[in-house]
Amino acid sequence: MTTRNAMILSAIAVSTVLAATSYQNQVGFISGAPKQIAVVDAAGQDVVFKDADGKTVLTVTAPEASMWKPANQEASLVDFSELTAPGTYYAFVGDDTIGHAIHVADNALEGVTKASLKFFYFQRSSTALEEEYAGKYARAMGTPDTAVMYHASTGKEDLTATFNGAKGWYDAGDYGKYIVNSGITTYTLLQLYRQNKDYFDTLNLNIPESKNDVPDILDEIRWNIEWMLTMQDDDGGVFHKLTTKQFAGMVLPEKSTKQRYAIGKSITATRDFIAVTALAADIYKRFDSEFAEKCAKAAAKSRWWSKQNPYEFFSQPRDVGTGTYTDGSAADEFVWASAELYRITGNKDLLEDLHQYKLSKARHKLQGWQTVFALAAFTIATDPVSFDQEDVDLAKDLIFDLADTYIKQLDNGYGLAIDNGDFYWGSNSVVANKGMVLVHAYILSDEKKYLDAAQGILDYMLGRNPLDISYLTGWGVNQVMHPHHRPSEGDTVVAPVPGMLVGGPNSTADDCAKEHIDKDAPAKSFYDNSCSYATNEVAINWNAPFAYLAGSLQAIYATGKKFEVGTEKPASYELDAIRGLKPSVKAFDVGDRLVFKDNAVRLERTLRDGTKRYFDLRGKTLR
Ligand code: 9MR
Repeated sequence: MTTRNAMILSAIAVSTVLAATSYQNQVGFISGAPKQIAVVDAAGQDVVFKDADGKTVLTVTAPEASMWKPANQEASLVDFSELTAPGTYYAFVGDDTIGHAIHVADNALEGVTKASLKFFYFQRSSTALEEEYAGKYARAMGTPDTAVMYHASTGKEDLTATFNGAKGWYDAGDYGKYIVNSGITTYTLLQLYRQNKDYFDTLNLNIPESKNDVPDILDEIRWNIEWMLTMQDDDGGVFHKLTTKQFAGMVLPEKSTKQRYAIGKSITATRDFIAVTALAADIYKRFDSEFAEKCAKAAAKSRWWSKQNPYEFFSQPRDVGTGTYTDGSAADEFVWASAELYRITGNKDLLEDLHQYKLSKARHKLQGWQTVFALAAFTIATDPVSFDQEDVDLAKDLIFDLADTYIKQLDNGYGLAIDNGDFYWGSNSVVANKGMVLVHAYILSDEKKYLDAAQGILDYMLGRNPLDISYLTGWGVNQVMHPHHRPSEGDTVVAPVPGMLVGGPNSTADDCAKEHIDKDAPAKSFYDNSCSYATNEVAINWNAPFAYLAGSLQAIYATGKKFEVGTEKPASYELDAIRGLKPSVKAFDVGDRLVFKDNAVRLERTLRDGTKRYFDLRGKTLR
């Protein structure tokens, strides 16, 4: 090789040295919390942290890079937790900044905590959003839901009747209201409050109720519980959902004027309803004992129906196309409902119910709208005053089994307890829910490693990901701009409603995001386009665990303390006093016949409009 050629080659080599890139939380780090960024192409080099004046405050040598499979990328995890002084900083490798500004503040997560909770106000059905609270996202009243009809699938006889199903939150990018999804969402937010009362008692969300004496977070949650209560039928069964027959177009609520129906009545909805109203009966007692009592009674009444209709699963009627939230097993909902109702009554029958399905290894599953064993575990493990040691131990086993699995996943260049298996529909809620498990493991053990792993997951959602994107609308440097969200599409404001966590990467998305699927890097399988409901929709059950995670971290660091297990005694109700009358069992109707369906003998009843209803024979109330 000539000297000249060698010089050219080395010049090319120098110019192809890749600039280091940092993937990081784009919103902010709490001063006392761990701080990590994932840096690509920097192994062995110094990462220099400078303040806004250009003064070096910390130098960290980037460790050896290692693979994070979901990104299919090698990265060095750079820990700069030593940087605790509030301020704005920049990370450098050589002369170049390698990422975004790094914000350190004592209340760094307060903004996202509030925004992710304020999202629920923006999702309110049956009300106008006033400018005072909604700013440029103010909108007219839509979907009043004061005259909701019964779909034949509810089993109601008079299909011309209507009922008042007002209030509640829209589920997601659509305007449906679904009890099952409301269940886990409302529970998650109630737990956020229960475990961090000091912090949330005074947190102002600027909602219409902000001036009353009740914490804003509880006022917001009550908006949804009041709707849930309207979904309870006279016999105690709970309607599955309240929606139009088909999804509305991408318009504002006021333009979604098609008739709305209560659709189906299901065992999963009913049991989720019991769990939420029982927990509400405890939490709201301090603020409004009448409302709390109403919730307790509703829970007890639904229990009768639940006992008598254990196999009444929802199946989507043929003329309906809205979300299904169907589920073939209601054992987890049974455990959860029994635990919550036992907790506020101490009733032995409920304890027997609870013991029907022990929280054994096979039931150690991450929570989601379909699988709620973990929700029972959170309640039981954090309340050794109400539950026996054996139940508490089983609940703790579930939590630590999951949490320790996540801790084992941490050993990667991004430092994240997230793996390839997490990237399905709503992956951001999958990881946020893992965060909720980890926070519980921390609360129960005081071991910081769990809280730190939860912090990593929060960082992931706010930008420590291979797309360098913040999945929370309105927050971060590279923001999601086109979520699948009717109010954001239907209005004239360019930016979407803020504080919404979009579903996130989905390696099996079967919509317009299909071409953006990266089989080798599931964490990149995302498309910021409103056509992609499978990666870019928003949903209440996704925002709730985000709010739980951000809110718990902020509250724990701000108050310097975590929930003290065993110090509270829940509100107590006498089950016999609240359960009311047992619904009477009515005889067969003329025309009923026995048929074989879904591997079992069922009672088939033809309703007046010709649709057929099927009843289980085991303990089913026959009408
Ligand atoms: O979150 C739900 C996800 O787990 C399911 O895979 C998906 C398809 O059934 O539905 C999601 O829920 C949607 C619901 O059915 C209707 N409202 C929007 C929800 C979020 O996409």
